[in-house]
Amino acid sequence: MSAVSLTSREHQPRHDWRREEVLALFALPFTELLYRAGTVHRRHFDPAQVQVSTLLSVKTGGCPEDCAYCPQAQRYHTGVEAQKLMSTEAVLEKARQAKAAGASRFCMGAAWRSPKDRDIPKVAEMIAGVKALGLETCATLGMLSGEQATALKAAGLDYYNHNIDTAPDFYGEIIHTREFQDRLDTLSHVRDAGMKTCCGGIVGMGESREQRAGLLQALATLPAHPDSVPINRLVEVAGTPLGDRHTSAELDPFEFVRTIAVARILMPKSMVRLSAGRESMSDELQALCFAAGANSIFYGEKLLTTGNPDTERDMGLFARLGLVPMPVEVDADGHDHAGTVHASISAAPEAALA
Ligand code: SAM
Ligand code: DTB
Ligand code: SF4
Repeated sequence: MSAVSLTSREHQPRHDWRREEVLALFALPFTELLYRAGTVHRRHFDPAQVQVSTLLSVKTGGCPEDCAYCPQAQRYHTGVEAQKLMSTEAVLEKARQAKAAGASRFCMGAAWRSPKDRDIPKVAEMIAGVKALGLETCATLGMLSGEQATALKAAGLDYYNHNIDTAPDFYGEIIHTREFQDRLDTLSHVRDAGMKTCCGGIVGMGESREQRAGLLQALATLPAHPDSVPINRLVEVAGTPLGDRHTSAELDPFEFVRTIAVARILMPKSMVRLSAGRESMSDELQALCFAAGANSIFYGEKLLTTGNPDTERDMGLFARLGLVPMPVEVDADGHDHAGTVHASISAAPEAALA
């Protein structure tokens, strides 16, 4: 493939990307890469629309895993206190607030290696309650067995978030308590249960460009492209191994934008989510990410344990850039939620432009 010409092969999603092809995209002149990503983006999406998700940590901290980036790992001293699973009513109250604030998808996160079977009915109750509010449901609970995935799907879970996090050849430097293959196994259980997958990774962990290309190649060569692809920029949290590095390894912002653009080209029909790390990004950097094909964000002042831009800033950014929240798709059962959400995000433009 020529790195600088738009080929007809790019019109259909491919699942056979080779590492050197991905690297050739990374190496394009910046404006050419953005042009190509923007062209692919417009083939499948309205570039003015951004999907809006809100996150809630339903079970915080105390995790037995050793992910070197994570403030919720029990073994690091990050100031995050371990908490029990929230009550369903408390979760539903947060979901109502998220809906009123304009989110269309509500993602529940738990700091588990994997849920215990006895946790599943409690989480299933939360999922059913959130779904009944007319929100799309997403959960990220760690590794799942096939039976657990089936039970969550039956409760009304639309999406399961399970990131591969980094390239297979860098994984062992970041996480030692599970294998890359464990992640692939869970993703396969999620797909087999009929749920949509949300799967991405983190950049800025000291990986090379080759390894960033490896992360995107691994995502784009899964048996099905993930429906959502969160691209997280590392949030450096003191107390974690990556937060306490002595050498500053901050990723060049243009390299971050390149990562978004290549994700868009490789997975043309997926929602590419500009995920963790937005709080410390300028509005201009975020605008470049949207121009590169990002079309989803987390909205609301907190991610799981770390900060996210406040909603006024995001409303203002949407208005200044002419972005609007993406309407919710029609459910498999034919129920269309469009128009029932987003009120407060779309009400903002005049105020933000003043
Ligand atoms: N425990 C479950 C798991 O690991 O799959 C679910 C929750 S875990 C916190 C979800 C994702 O958050 C991780 O896969 C990682 O991509 C992201 N994440 C965690 N800490 C982060 C950080 N400091 N910066 C950026 N992303 C982070
Ligand atoms: C994802 O890829 N990013 C979100 C969500 N999926 C669960 C989590 C980001 C977490 C950032 C660190 C924190 O807030 O604890
Ligand atoms: Fe645990 Fe998930 Fe954090 Fe890893 S990323 S330590 S599995 S909560």
